[in-house]
Amino acid sequence: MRRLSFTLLVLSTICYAQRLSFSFSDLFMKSPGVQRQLPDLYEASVPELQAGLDAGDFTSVDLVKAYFARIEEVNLQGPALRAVLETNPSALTQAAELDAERKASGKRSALHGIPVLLKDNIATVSSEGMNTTAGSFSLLGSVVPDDAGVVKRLRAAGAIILGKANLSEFAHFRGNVASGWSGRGGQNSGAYFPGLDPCGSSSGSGVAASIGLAAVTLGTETDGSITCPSEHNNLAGIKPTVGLTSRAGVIPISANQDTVGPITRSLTDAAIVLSVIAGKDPNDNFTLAQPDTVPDFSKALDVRAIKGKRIGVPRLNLVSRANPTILTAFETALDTLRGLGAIIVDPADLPSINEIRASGNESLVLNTDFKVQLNEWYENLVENPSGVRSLADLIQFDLDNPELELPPGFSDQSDLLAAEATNGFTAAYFESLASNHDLGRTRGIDAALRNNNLDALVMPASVASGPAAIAGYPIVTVPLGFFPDNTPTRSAGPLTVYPAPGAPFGLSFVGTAFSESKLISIAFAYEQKTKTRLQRKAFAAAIPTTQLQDVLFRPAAALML
Ligand SMILES: *[C@@H]1O[C@H](CO)[C@@H](O)[C@H](O)[C@H]1NC(C)=O
Ligand SMILES: *[C@@H]1O[C@H](CO)[C@@H](O)[C@H](O)[C@H]1NC(C)=O
Ligand SMILES: *[C@@H]1O[C@H](CO)[C@@H](O)[C@H](O)[C@H]1NC(C)=O
Ligand SMILES: CC(=O)N[C@H]1CO[C@H](CO)[C@@H](O)[C@@H]1O
Repeated sequence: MRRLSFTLLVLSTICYAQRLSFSFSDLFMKSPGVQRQLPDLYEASVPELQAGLDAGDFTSVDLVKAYFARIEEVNLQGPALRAVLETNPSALTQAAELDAERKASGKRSALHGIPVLLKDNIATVSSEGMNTTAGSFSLLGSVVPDDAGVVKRLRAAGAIILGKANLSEFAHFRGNVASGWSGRGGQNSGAYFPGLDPCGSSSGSGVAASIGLAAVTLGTETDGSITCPSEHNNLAGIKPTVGLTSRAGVIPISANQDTVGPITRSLTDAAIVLSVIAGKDPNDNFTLAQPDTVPDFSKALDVRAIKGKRIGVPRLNLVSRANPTILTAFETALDTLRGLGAIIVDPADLPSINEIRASGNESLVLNTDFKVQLNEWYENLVENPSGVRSLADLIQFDLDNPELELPPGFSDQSDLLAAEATNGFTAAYFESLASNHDLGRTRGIDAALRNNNLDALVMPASVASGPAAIAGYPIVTVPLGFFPDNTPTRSAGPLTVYPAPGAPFGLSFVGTAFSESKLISIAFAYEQKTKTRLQRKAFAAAIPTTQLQDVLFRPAAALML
């Protein structure tokens, strides 16, 4: 045994040093005496990674190295997915410290030593070595006053910040620009078809999660920005109730609608992450309205909890608008939910849905909030080398730097201009906000739930975000299916397509404020029954080949002694 492991050590060292295409993993897996398989990072869950870390099969340093190598393989080379903007130069040091701490005193939480990728609108202190820019050159090199509230929670839980993900610039509030594009990152694309629209605005988070460029990722949603990338990238996503997770230190669109949530390969991982990042934060007073105790959302991961749950189908002007291929899969999903013991109430419409469609009040609120809050963002920066100190400056900066920020095909900044034209918190603003809450909550989602005595609503992810956006209500999304191989591709921007052969689509569960646990339990039963994610993989060139084995020759040999 000792001689074998020594031979393996030598062999693996040679493989590593010479970067032979010969795979050490084959050797490792077939060697006698090896009890455990290392997790495949394409799919590895947080509990699997945590088990391997606890057992000493690999370290967090190994994990960070492996994820860095996987990013390197596909981000700018090969399929050039452009999912990641920056990697954290401090990540390996942090990983080593967390490895030592695990050995000395055990793990702090289920996220101890787990590498997390953040959407680039979520602030990290610049002393760590990363920028916080929402993809815009106007914020390159800027110094934020502090970590975002959710980042403080991640660090306290022992998570490692792996890097920053590309996104639709300013969380898709720049203008009529394709999803997944930012000035700094260029056009991000999905891994399930070449040039696939990754959907935004948390596009890089979604694409990175879909092929295992990080263990888990965070995104933000104002209207669709977690739900849609989760759907386009075959993932689980939780858009939390506005005020469950802190937006302090998140480059804003709107305090009334923004929310931070997990985008992951499984609901199990999403529930683990949400349990860590949820909670009150004095720096975001919306969070003070949440229940006093943050639930352990992992407790909702119980496949039996769906039995007897009443789930409504809002057909009118919502489900009925979905693509026919998606609708066919959706009808099958309803049968699956019935089979799992749920009671499907169909239809269960939102009384206000036609008024929601006709209303322009969401735009008015977002435009107003964006101007006020983005101005505050720039003002609160400790430093900003671009000199941009306001939304007006930003518009001018883009005009002055067209090669960086307004290249052909990506030159629209109509959202910035519309926001700049607003006049603060006027009477019309407060009327609009009240109208949004009336339409989205009182006569919308809450009315549909109450009138039909429901626990949740279910709909294709592609139509799920609007009412929940103006209500500030939660959405839990899981994979539903894939477009068939004979699907004609349709343009989704100068460089992207959707749908396309094999393009994923999702199923969303929507509920009232702070009903995340209930939504997770229903969606979990569906996810576990169908395991749709595992039915299809990314196209071959978009699947990174680096695995833990490739960075692990020393510990691997030690394991066999
Ligand atoms: C920000 O980006 C610049 C340019 O890519 C890079 O040199 C720098 O290390 C990054 N981090 C900080 C904190 O400026
Ligand atoms: C939060 O604080 C702001 C500014 O201090 C205030 O205008 C707003 O009403 C507060 N919102 C909530 C939900 O408490
Ligand atoms: C906003 O809501 C108010 C109150 O319901 C309504 O009178 C107004 O027409 C709406 N504005 C827009 C732009 O839709
Ligand atoms: C980690 C990584 O690949 N970062 C790249 C992201 O895209 C920008 C713009 O193309 C590059 O400059 C970074 O190196």
